[in-house]
Amino acid sequence: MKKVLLLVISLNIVSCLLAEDGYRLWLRYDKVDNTILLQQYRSQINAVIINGSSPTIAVAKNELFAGLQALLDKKVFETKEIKSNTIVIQRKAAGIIDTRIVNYDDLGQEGFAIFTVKGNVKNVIVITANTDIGVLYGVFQFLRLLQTQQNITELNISESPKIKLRILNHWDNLNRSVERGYAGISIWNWHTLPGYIDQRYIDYARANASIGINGTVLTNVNANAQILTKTYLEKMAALANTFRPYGIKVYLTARFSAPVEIGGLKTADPLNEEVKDWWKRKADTIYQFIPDFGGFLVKANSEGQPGPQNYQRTHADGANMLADAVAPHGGIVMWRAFVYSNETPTDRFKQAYDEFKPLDGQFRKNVMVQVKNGPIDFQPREPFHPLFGAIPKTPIVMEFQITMEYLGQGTHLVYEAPLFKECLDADTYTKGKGSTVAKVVDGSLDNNLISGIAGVANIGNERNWTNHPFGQANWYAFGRLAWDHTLSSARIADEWIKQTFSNNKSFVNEVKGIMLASRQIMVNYMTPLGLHHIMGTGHHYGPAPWVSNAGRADWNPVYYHKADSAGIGFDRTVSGSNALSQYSPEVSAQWSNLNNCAEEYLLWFHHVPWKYKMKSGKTLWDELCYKYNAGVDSVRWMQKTWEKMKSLIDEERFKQTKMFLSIQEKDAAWWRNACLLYFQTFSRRPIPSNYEKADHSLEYYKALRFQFAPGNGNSF
Ligand code: GCW
Repeated sequence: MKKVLLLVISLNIVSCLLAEDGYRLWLRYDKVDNTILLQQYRSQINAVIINGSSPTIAVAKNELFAGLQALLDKKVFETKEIKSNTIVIQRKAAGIIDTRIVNYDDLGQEGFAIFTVKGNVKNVIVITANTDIGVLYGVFQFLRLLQTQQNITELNISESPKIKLRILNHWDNLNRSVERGYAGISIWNWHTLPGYIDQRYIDYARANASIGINGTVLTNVNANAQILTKTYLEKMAALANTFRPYGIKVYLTARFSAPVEIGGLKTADPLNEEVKDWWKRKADTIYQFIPDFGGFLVKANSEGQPGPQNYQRTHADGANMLADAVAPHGGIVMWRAFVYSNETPTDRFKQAYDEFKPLDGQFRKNVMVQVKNGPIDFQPREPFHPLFGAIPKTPIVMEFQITMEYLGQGTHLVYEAPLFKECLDADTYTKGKGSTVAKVVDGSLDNNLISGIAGVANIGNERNWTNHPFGQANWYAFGRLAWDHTLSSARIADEWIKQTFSNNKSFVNEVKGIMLASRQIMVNYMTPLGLHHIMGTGHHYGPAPWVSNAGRADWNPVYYHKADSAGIGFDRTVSGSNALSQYSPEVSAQWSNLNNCAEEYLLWFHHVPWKYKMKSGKTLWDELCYKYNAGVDSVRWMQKTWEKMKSLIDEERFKQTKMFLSIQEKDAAWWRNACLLYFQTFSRRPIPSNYEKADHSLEYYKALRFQFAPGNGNSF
């Protein structure tokens, strides 16, 4: 009896330990479940030769052994001799295999090659690079091949990243709240740092290195000067030490008024000698703590943050002063272009361009301007930001938002790769046809020496990191696209699903179908036809197109949709704000004519009559009704498809996703009902009777309040 009980208890413990809680992300390394392939892999891989002993090679070795042994479910030996069925890790000219067939010049500082050696030994695979970090990236790529069940018989892979700085931006505060964070509190436990290194920090570094992310801004752009004090620098240094073997540099946000707040100076004027000197000394101190510190990210004169304009100086004055402080140490400054002023009557769409275009050429070489993908603010769909291509002398860091502030937050399934790709693939025409945003960002269009891309992280201390199991896909997709923006959304989804869930063909295909459709589905039930920024005030959760009393005009939904009895939409043509003039003539021509403007951008650029005839033959009003309803129907389709997956994956993540999809379905219907009832007060047209009726009145939706919605301000 006792024995049975013990057995039951221990089985329970085992199943608890094996529970798919999502912590392992896409690095699960579960035993290959295809028996034929497993046999093949097992016979092809017996031993590993490791050349090198740096901390980076040490982590590459650990990862490789852990990965291989788990995936193949067998012991893999370390050896020194070349025999058949061996994997060899070696840097250029540092090992025992002749790697002259590799073109190391093409690999650069971070690329790698993986190839099968030809000759009398069988199945010898070499993972090689110019640098140790290149080797680590190669190891992760090799493990990805096994996890996605690829043939490894004749390998000949050579890769290098297209963009140099691939960075996560954490909007994490010192009290561990996360601005726009929907996955718990910050993973940085400032209280127990520097003494306690949570295993999560190491797993964070592994996950990032596996997708090529090489930098992290630890703190919120709405910055706190305290992070620059020694107490915090010690903590930052502990994180930097943990991340270093994984090739990840640490960056911090700099509060522009820090010289006053923590330095005791009377001013933070960037042209003041004392101020310049303060920042130089501060930079020297930071580099004592973190010798390879990446540099500063700055939000200045934006949404109440201090900046050079407080002293009648320009953004260039401010950025250059900080750039001079970090330059002797090889640091950079990423200066955000997300600026707009309530006092300026100009369309908010235009303000960043107006501010930064004239400054092109005035920045130091180590300054990059960080630009959000669209001109307003991470909306479900935005046209690309007009600054891309417009400041050729200034390298631009692309800023995407991985966390889904305006996309249903932590509860909706929205795969963002198609959103990222839509922007990267857009043609700016600034140097003729083919001048894509991607080419601006990777520096190839204007021959920039540095290039960068940043993603506002969706990571928190939830056990599965991102709250929604599919949030992990967006972290993954950001990293993969930062590495290679030519990868397709489908390919990235395919890789992610196989590593995260299963290689089962029908699971992969069905779930990929859901993921690829999910972004457009979300656009349909939230902001179809080019509507934007009609979310609830402050927390941005749910619909509130009626709001007209926000703190400032350009925070009000009514500012953006401009619905009236004549029609709906923001006229940004010559007859309106003329924001279109900020684009190349070819781009502006695409959108300026109401009759041939792509309908997905229609209300971004035109105030359109309710009775306007759309391509479908429907009136604008009927089309709007159709889109909102299609959005809701498609979420129901996602639910049905997911239901069919039940037997193909673990119960935990099946259930979590199912529950989230049901929240998403309710939210989608709420969006549709609230928006259509509200817009109907202007259109005065009926909602076609074949559609589902709203379950509440407009007054009901207007009265909903979400006082404690997460991610809003400094509150938990
Ligand atoms: O999207 C808006 C957010 C703010 C954010 C700001 C920014 C960090 O609502 O929470 O502040 O953009 O990007 O600076």
